[in-house]
Formats: sequence, C-alpha cells, structure tokens
Amino acid sequence: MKLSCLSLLFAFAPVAKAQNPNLIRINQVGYYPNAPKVAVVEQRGFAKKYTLRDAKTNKTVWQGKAVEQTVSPWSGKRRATIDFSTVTTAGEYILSNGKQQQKIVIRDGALHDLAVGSMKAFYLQRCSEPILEEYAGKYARPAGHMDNEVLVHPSAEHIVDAAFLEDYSRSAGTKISSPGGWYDAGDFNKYIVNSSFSIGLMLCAYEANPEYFNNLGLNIPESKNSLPDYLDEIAVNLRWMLTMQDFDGGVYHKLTTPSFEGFVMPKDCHQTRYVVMKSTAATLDFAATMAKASRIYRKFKGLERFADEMLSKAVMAYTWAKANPEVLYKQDEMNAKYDPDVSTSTYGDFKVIDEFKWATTELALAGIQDLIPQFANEVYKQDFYLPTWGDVENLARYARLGDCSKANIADAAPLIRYADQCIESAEHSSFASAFGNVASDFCWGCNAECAAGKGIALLYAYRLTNDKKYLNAAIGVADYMLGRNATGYCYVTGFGNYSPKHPHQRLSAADGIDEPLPGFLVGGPNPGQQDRDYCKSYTSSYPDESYADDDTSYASNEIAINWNASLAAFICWLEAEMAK
Ligand code: 9MR
Ligand code: 9MR
Repeated sequence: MKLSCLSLLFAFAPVAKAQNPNLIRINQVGYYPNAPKVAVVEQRGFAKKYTLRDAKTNKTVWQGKAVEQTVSPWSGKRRATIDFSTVTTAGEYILSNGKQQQKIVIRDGALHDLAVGSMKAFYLQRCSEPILEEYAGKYARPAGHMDNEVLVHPSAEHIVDAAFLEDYSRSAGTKISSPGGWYDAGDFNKYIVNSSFSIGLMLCAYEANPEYFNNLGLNIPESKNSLPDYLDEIAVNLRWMLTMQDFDGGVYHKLTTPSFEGFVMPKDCHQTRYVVMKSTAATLDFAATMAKASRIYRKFKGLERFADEMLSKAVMAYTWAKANPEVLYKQDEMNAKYDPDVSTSTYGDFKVIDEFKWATTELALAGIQDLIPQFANEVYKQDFYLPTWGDVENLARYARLGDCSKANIADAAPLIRYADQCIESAEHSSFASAFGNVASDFCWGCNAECAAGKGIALLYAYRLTNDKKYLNAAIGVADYMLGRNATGYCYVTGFGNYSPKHPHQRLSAADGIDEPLPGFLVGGPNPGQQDRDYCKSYTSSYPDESYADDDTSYASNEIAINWNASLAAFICWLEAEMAK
C-alpha cells in the first residue's frame, strides 16, 4: 500500500505532551453505578453515533448521540456531552465514536483506590524515615533529611535575659532537633503555614466522616498505637510541627535551606538547614491545628498525653500571638538584616485576622473557655469563599460545622449560597463541571485550591441539605480533575490512562525510576505561567490549557501537601458518601 504524504505526516507526528490525543474526555479512574456518567467529546471527534460496549462480551449496552454543544469562552473550541448515565451495571466498557475509544470503568467504590493513593502519597513524602519496599515497592528509598541538627537562623535568635533561664535561650547557630514530618512539595523544605492548612482541612473532612476515616486502611507502616491509619499518618507531621515551637510559644515560620536544592535526591543535598524567624501567621496556624488535633486525638486510648501536649502548646502559641500580633514574614526585610539570605518559599501572609479567627475558634471548640469565639457572630454571616493556605477563615466555618448534624444556620447559609453559585456556573459548562467555567478558576494550584476545594464545599452543602444536586455537582468536579477537561489529563500521578509523568518533584525526578511517585495531584492549568523562563513546553495560554507536563513547570506541574490534602479530603469524603 502506498502511503500518502499526509498519512506519513500523521504516522510520525510526535504526540503533543500538553494534551491527550484522545478526543473523548472521560473520568479515567471510574464512575459510580448510581450516579451521573458523562463524557465530553472535542469537535474533531464529533460523530453521528456513540456506543458503549461491554469490554468482555463486546455487546452494545448503550448507544446514542452527543447532546448540548458548548463553546469554550477562551479557545472557542466546540464540545458536546455524551451522557450514558442510564448504564448502571458495574463493569468495564468501551466508549467509542467509531474512530477513537476510551475504556470506561463503572463500579462501586469507583474512587476507593484513589482515596487510598492520595493518602499513601503522604507516606512517600515523609522526610526522615526510610520508605520501605513492602509499602512503596520500587519507590522505596533510604531516609531523607534527619533534621536532628538544624541551626537557629539569626532571624530566629531568642536570648532570655536571666542567667537562671539560660537553658531557654536560643542564640543564632544553636542546634535544635526538628526531625520528621512531610516534605512540603517538590522541594525539601518544611513550612508551618502550609502544614497547618493541610492538616486543618484533612481533619475537617475527618470530623465530617469519622467512621469512614477510622476504617480506611492505607497499607502504610503503622505506629504502635490505637490510631486509625489516616490519623496516624497525619500524626507524623503533627509531631514534627511540635518541634517548631520556641520556649516562648512562638513558632518558626519554616525549616529550610537558604536556597532551593537542585533536582537531586535527599542524600545528595548538602546545604545547612535552619529554622527561620517566628511569625504570627505560623504561630496562629499552629495553635489552630494543635487545638483541633488535640480534640480529635484525645478520643483514642493511650493518646491522652499527646492530646494534652498539643493543647497546652496551642495555648502557648496563641498567647504568643496575642502579644505579637503583627510579626509578618517578610523575607526581603529579613534578608536585609540577617545572614545567610533565604530565598526559598515564603508562604508570606500579610493579613492574619483570618488566622486569629481560626485559632480562636479551634481553641474554643477544644474547651478553652476564655476564648469563646469572639469572632463567631460577626464572621459567619459573611459570604463563604474557599479556604486556602493564605486564607483560613473558612476553615473556622468548617470546624464549627463539624459533621453538620448540629449546624447553625449562620454558618451554613453562606456556604449553601456559594454551592448554589457553583451549580449555576455549571450550566452550559464545556465539561459539565462546577469548576473551570471562569478564568479566575485557574491559578497556581487550582486543581486543589479551586477544583477540589469546590468539591469539598459542595459535599458540605449536600450534607447540610441532603439535596443530591450538590453531590452530583461534586462528582462532576471529580470527573473534571480525573480527565474530563481541556487537556485530557487525569491530574493525579499514577492514576488513569493519561496522567502527569514529569511532575516538578525532586523525589520523582531524581530517583532513577521512569514513572513519578504515584498518588500526587499536580497544581494544574495556570495562565500566570510564572515559570515561563524555565519551562519551554507550554503549548497554550488559554486558562484551562495552560499546563505543561514538564518537570521544569513549577507553576503548573508541582505537587504539594496542601494540594494532596485537598485531594484526599475531597475524594475520601466522596467515597464515604457513595458507600452509604
Ligand atoms: O523547586 C522550587 C519550587 O518548589 C517552588 O514552588 C518554585 C517557586 O518558588 O521554585 C522552584 O525552584 C525554582 C526557582 O524558583 C527558580 N529557579 C529554578 C528552580 C526550580 O528548579
Ligand atoms: O501554593 C502556593 C501558591 O499559592 C503560590 O501562588 C505560589 C507562589 O508563591 O507558591 C505555591 O506554593 C509553593 C511554595 O511556594 C514552594 N513549594 C511548592 C509550593 C507549590 O508550588
């Protein structure tokens, strides 16, 4: 057969890294039998008829047309929706437009493995312990940074001016021990602000679904205590956080090298690690997290002392913050005064009223009566917006909602209004999702901070109202994150048939194994492209396509604990609902 020039061209055209060549966009991980099941087809894949065949028997179980054509507000791309929700029998199927096909999985517990994977990722991020082969397979590795001799940076020096208290002084260069915890992200540093947000959100999801989380087996090494795996993994980072408090109650902003390490494994890192400057934001976040954790961990046998320690340290932290309400982490100002200069992430936050609100609320919920939420009445009538590491106000709302069974209307109404807006925005959505319809949805870390964040808010709304429309909207957001989107990527490493292979994560890039560590949600499309000087493989600047699966892309393809916290909180909660 003679090949035409055109077919030769197609035969050898490299597959663009930025987009999935399969024009049928689906949730690549799985659909639930009794829930909406929608795929979206790109215009170039439009066909007269679409079929769903049983993968084993080849029998057609559904056939139909694509409906509801949409036009992207950015690229003008036309798309249409294939709705096969009427198929409710678990199984594996092939969805086809006659030219391309996608494997569709329908099953109970459709996202169970993802829920487990999203938590196992934290095990893989552990800093000071060996990652064992029996739990991590080929991703096993020796312990990373031990952090048992970390230096007090001059910015964190604290001299107590009384001879008999000299043991409580920490002059610059003092060695302290601050082992354990999780690496923050693609880099190897550890930051209190982001750790607190991550744990805060994960524990909110826990409080809404204690039974589900208490029974969630993670297949990671367990400590010898009575904690369920989920809380046990979170305790790894809580224990590290406790080491970050100075004797006066203030909490160091971060534990870091002066500059980012190269793309190497921990054993090849040689920079000195420091604890740097105490800050009000870190100290209040610490107070909130410890107070919250004390309340939850106290319920488990043998954990009472741990809970007491967390609560007393929370109170010390809060007291420090009241006395130092405006110690903001301004790295440039710090560098002007002290050496060595520090150029790693700032997690800088110049407004700490939300941290005050969160800490006060959590301390009050933990029984510190003097702090009965001074902010309660004024705050919770306000509009709801999604919590992020830099704005934790609505973590306080989530904390007050608990499992929603005794929800107060002032806490609940703004959240439900927000959920209603999410649902409205999904009308005429290109991807049948409450996320991804306005440009402002796309930012650094949007897969977590906006997509999963909306998913969690929708699940609160469902719990509060029992109205299925919120649950179905949450499922639509999960579908988006797992492949039914403009790039066709399932944005979690190791899941789905087209997922990121080159995340900006040193542990994945430098370990000599082709595949990345599994279970990590990447930041996602970010039209800011703040990494454009380093990453040359963006192929689009449309908000929802500004993504590059390239390990130089820290603005669209990094991983981070707060993002996996959002993924885990969302997907575990969704699984919990669907298992009922
Ligand atoms: O690896 C760093 C990543 O963790 C941060 O999110 C990002 C933004 O602060 O910075 C990355 O480091 C890059 C640095 O900022 C600029 N030089 C290239 C570094 C990545 O190799
Ligand atoms: O998640 C952070 C995002 O909200 C900020 O816009 C961005 C730039 O400051 O930093 C992100 O956090 C990164 C941190 O600075 C360094 N470690 C990796 C984090 C994820 O990219």
